[in-house]
Amino acid sequence: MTNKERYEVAKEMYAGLGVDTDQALETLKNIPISMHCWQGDDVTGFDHDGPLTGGIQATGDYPGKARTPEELMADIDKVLSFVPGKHKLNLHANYAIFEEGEFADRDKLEPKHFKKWVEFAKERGLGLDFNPTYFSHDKVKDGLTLSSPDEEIRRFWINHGKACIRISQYFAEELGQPCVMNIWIPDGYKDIPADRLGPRARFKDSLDQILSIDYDREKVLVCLESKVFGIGMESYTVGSSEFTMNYAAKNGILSLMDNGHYHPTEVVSDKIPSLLLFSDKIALHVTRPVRWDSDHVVLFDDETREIAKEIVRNDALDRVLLALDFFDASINRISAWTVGMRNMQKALLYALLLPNKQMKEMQDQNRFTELMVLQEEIKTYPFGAVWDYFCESQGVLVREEWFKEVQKYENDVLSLRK
Ligand code: RNT
Ligand code: ZN
Repeated sequence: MTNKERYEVAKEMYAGLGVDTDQALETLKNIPISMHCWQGDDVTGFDHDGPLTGGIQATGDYPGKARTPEELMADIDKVLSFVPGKHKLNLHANYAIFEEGEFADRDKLEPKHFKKWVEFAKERGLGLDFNPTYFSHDKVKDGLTLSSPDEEIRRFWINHGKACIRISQYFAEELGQPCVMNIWIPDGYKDIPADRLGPRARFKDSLDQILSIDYDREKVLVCLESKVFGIGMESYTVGSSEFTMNYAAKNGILSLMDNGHYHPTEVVSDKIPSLLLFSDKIALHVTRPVRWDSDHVVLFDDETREIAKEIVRNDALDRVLLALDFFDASINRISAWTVGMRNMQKALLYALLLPNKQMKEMQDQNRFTELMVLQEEIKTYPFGAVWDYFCESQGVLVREEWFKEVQKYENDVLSLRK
């Protein structure tokens, strides 16, 4: 049977549940996912030689990591050739590209340092998102940036935030679509703090100063990402969930939830609908925590599907801005990226293929037996046939076929990077 024939059979089965698979695929192909550039080089970037710091860690030493902008761009192209649909690329400030002999510190970054990325995005019809980089830098003093009691340090990082808003606006203007700019700071303490309020008050003031610059709020969607702990910041983080949500709500910016940033039994899927009732838009970093914020590759697992369900069945595809955030250095990086991107799409498709309206009715009518039966039976519907057909019709390799290409690329290109 061809993929198309398998699809036709699946289509009929889903139609029996009242689900329109053609419509689902039409919707799916227009959902942009912001692909993080940092899976390609273990979050190193091009503006420093030091290690990755800030309570985050990439573990593993799989050969072939990108060492230059050209290599990273080539790798991103490879990944995108395996991913159906049109997406965005998510850059970090430490991925600035300098001319020979040129350097600008983080507080002095300008749009011109990202011109090559804009050209890259334009040529491929990609949107760009952005992140100030508040880590891996010698001005992260005692683990603190925007909450530092050292005014000079704090000033440096405030200026970095302002510079990044200007760069984000440049991206939006050049590419004709909004740029999501996410602020995450590592600031926190290893042990029980003597003052929990002071650092948060300074962080609040720093954010106020950053946002005080004149920028177009339609073009730059500033987000604030919370975190419950970091390595070396186990007891306290300045940018806690309550801090970021309240700050975002009061100041008209977006909350960003990373599903690796909560206590292990807390789930982001459950937080999405609450936030949707109070905010026009929210943003996500989809990742996979394994016991801690370990940034493992996104799988087609229960929580990824639950997240997708909350977005789809609440009709919030244009209100939840999706980005991925993981960095696994222990396996082929092209493969890690591809698996994560495709899995996010699979989860969205899975959610789009549910008879959501009927299931809500069952809940409201107290028909929980029926609901469970349906939910469980749907799990073995021919989802794979719909996904395969989507890949084929979008011109990307079906099932594990793409991996052969990755192996070839590893042989021909990655293995030569020493
Ligand atoms: C860190 C945050 C943050 C980073 C990226 C690189 O825990 O999740 O989003 O992973 O900015
Ligand atoms: Zn994140």
